[in-house]
Amino acid sequence: MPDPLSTLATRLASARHVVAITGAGVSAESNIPTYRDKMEGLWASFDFQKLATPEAFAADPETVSRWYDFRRTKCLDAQPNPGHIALARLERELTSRSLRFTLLTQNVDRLHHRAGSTNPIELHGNIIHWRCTKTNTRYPDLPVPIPRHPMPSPAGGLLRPDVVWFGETLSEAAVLAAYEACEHCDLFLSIGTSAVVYPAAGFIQIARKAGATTAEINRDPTPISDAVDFSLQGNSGDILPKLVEAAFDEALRR
Ligand code: BJW
Repeated sequence: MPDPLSTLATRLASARHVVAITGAGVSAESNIPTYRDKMEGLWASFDFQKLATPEAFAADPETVSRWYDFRRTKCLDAQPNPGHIALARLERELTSRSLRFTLLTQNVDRLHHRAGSTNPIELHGNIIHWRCTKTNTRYPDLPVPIPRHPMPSPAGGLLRPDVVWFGETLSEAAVLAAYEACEHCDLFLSIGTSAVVYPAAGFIQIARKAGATTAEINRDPTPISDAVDFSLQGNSGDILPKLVEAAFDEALRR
């Protein structure tokens, strides 16, 4: 009886359009804390669901700005792990065979870019670039750390991270691209996400409706674990390299 990883690798080897959606678990092995684990150190008494809101920034821009700058520095210091690198390899293997690969990420850390993924769709923006609250002008090259909290913008507003907070809408272009990919994929991978934050948590339903095989790779069970065709429990940094290697060993034997 083949193990689930080998069976999923066989499906991956014959897929024509793969969509992968990643969450914070993929960066956990790069030492970036996930959202629903307890915060560390100075920030242990804060609740991220309250800090990651426009209301929190309006009420206390200094605290929110400091928290995001602390996390920005951590992301810039981090390195991509074998899970990020395996997803970049998956993109290269598929696109070199004229097949499609779409990477949707909820992560704001830019580690997929740094691992070599060419066009990750950043559903929740990124924490590295900040933007003006008045004009939306983006500032990609701010110093590390940012020297003032909150940081005034030249237009008389404040700088805020270019992320999507609770209650804010995602970029329309990102959501449309995600819908289009999910409607046309034949294999959907949900990796290192608790699958509770919408609209991202709903994309798997669109893929399933389109007839795609669905799989989850996660350290822990989630609300979608019983509904997917394949549920591989473990660290994405261990499983993804094995999966991609097995798929392309298989593809090369054909
Ligand atoms: C490992 C591992 C290892 C660990 N290997 N695995 C429909 C129903 C209900 C509510 C809503 C709805 N539609 C919209 C809403 C409201 C809201 C929402 O979804 N709320 C839910 C909490 C219920 N959504 C929104 O507000 C969104 N906006 C929107 O929809 O606009 C229109 C609208 C507005 C208002 C009402 C209705 C419609 C915006 C969502 C923005 C999310 N932003 C954040 C913060 C980004 C900035 C920042 O970084 O601070 O994005 S929240 C946070 O959660 C972050 C993440 O991207 C997101 C998802 O978290 P993720 O990645 O899944 O991380 P974790 O920590 O939850 O899970 C990690 C997983 O990894 C775990 O399962 C671990 O086990 C696993 N793991 N190590 C593999 N090594």
